[in-house]
Amino acid sequence: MPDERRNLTVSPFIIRDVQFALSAVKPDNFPADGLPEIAFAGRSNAGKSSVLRLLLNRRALVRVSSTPGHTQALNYYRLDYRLDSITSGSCYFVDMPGYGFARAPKDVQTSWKRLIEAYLERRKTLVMLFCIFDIRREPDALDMSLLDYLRSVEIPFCILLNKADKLSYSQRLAARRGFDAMAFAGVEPVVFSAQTGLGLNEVQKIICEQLGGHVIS
Ligand SMILES: Nc1nc2c(ncn2[C@@H]2O[C@H](COP(=O)(O)OP(=O)(O)OP(=O)(O)O)[C@@H](O)[C@H]2O)c(=O)[nH]1
Ligand SMILES: [Mg+2]
Repeated sequence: MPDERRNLTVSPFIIRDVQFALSAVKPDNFPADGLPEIAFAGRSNAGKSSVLRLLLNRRALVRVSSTPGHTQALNYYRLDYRLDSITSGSCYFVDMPGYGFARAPKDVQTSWKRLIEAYLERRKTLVMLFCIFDIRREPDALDMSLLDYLRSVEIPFCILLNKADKLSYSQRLAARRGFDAMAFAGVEPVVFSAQTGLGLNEVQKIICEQLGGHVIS
């Protein structure tokens, strides 16, 4: 079980510059420059935008909708990063619309679903997806269908159990065991908190590993 103070080594992932790039409401809006993309998906209110804010370390830049479930676009942030003294590159981090917001009208839910599916199915530049879960909620059929889908299309993904600051150490362990028991073969969830930074180093390392194979300078 990670601890807030574990692994507080120098981050291997240094962001030199980050800018909001664009909001995509349809596939035609996706960037055409071929840069690698890392996307953040999950249920509405799970903390996708908060995780992104922490990773980018730019609070003011990341848009957080005041009404949950109302982000209907994929928000693209363009980063210039450095992995080590000789490796640098650019990529996008993509904040995806949250799914499963029960109060959203049916036609809105359908258009989100279409946009998300179009993105996951056809986006060749997508190198990895972070699936953000609220650690206090058991995954339901909708969550499982996203994970099953990701496995079927063979997109590398990583599960973040966010909002761990809301649980005690023993509750975190139990929640983590619950996820493990759901047998996501070979997938180790990261216990995370966008509020305290728990798990941040681990996630930065994962990002470095993924980007290392897709460096475009
Ligand atoms: N305590 C705690 N609160 C968090 C954490 N992450 C997010 N939150 C809170 O949870 C709420 C939702 O966070 P967002 O980052 O907007 O969630 P989202 O998944 O982007 O939501 P949508 O864009 O509406 O789908 C906000 O009030 C955040 O402050 C966390 O790690 N700990
Ligand atoms: Mg959001």
